[in-house]
Amino acid sequence: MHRSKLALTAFLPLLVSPAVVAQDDTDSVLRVAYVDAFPNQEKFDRPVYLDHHPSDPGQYWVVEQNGRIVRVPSDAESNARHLVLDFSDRCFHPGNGGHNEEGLLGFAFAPGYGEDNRHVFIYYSHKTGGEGRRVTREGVVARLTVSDSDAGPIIDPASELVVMRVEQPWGNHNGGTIVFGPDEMLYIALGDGGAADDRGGNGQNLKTLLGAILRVDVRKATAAAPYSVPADNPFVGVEDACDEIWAYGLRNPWRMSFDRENGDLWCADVGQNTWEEVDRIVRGGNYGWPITEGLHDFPAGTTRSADEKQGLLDPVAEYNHREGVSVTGGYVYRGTALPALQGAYVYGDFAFMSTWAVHEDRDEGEHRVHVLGKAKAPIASYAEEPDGELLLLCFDGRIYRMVPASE
Ligand SMILES: [Ca+2]
Repeated sequence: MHRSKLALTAFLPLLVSPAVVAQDDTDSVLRVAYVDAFPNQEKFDRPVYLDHHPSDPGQYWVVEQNGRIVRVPSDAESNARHLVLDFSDRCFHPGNGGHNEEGLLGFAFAPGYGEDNRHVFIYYSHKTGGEGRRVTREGVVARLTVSDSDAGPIIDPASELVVMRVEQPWGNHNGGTIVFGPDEMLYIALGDGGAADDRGGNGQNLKTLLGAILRVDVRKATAAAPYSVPADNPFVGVEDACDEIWAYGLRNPWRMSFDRENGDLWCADVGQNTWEEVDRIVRGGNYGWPITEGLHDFPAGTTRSADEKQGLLDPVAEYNHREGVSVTGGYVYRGTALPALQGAYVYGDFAFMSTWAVHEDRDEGEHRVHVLGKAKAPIASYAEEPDGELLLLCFDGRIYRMVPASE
């Protein structure tokens, strides 16, 4: 079960922020159920993201890892489905030889999306070379333009404007979430480049974009100048540091989201050997990888010095690999069906299918974790509905809604 404050204080006297602990030992169990939100839909193909636009709340756009975006009515009775984008040829994904963690991973409507601005953004894995030439993997952030057809909105892949290419040394740890903040800036989560033990030395290296959350301005994107760096980014003007970086020290941030009520940025960072963690991301924050994993020195059995850990930020929650091995980040709950979860950050484990929510206690550090129970299939992602209720996108091809359990 989750570590108590007492135990952490006893075993980790060198914590930089001793008041902040992972979670309180008074875990509460909340009974929730996961019900199929679209029982009449055919299975989705590795659904990894779902979004809607406020101007069209009755339609959900579902991102499939193998390179497609489909649009389905939010109406549970419907079986209608419309193909918006087929990017499967351009994208390197599990269906055409890519790594299990590669593919079409991120999607976001542009700020101000509407009749006069039909732009959306995607993150996808790409491969160049091969056939005798060296293969290079890269993560690509691109802008696409939506147009209309009789059947609904469609995206011509030819409308692509590449915003950013980042070389990915290995197929795993891509990150791949892209999300616009309330400030209309685009936040991009990137993993450490892959392999194990941060072999590339990227987590703590501010000269690489890997292992970091980036913040860029794409509102005036052109082919010649696809993005600019906001002047108030934390490392602007700092020598040997990329201006794009907003926060760093991350291993494989798998899903981040903004709290729709207060604009806080939350991120789940997948661990390697022992600990999975949930972080609240602040400007310029260093989240420790690979010096720490969760609240613990990394690798296990080593003792990191106070100097090494100077300034590292602790996670808000963590769990041990006895309870799960690959965290999937969700959302701060702002719905009404589960009042006890109001303001708590909801997350789960891809492999063990366990789910939790954490109420952060920003004053005392007595964060309170709620055990929510098991999902029905591996949780690839969460999504937030217009009314704040949460969906789970699962690798049985189904999308579930989190609801109160009936007695
Ligand atoms: Ca960390």
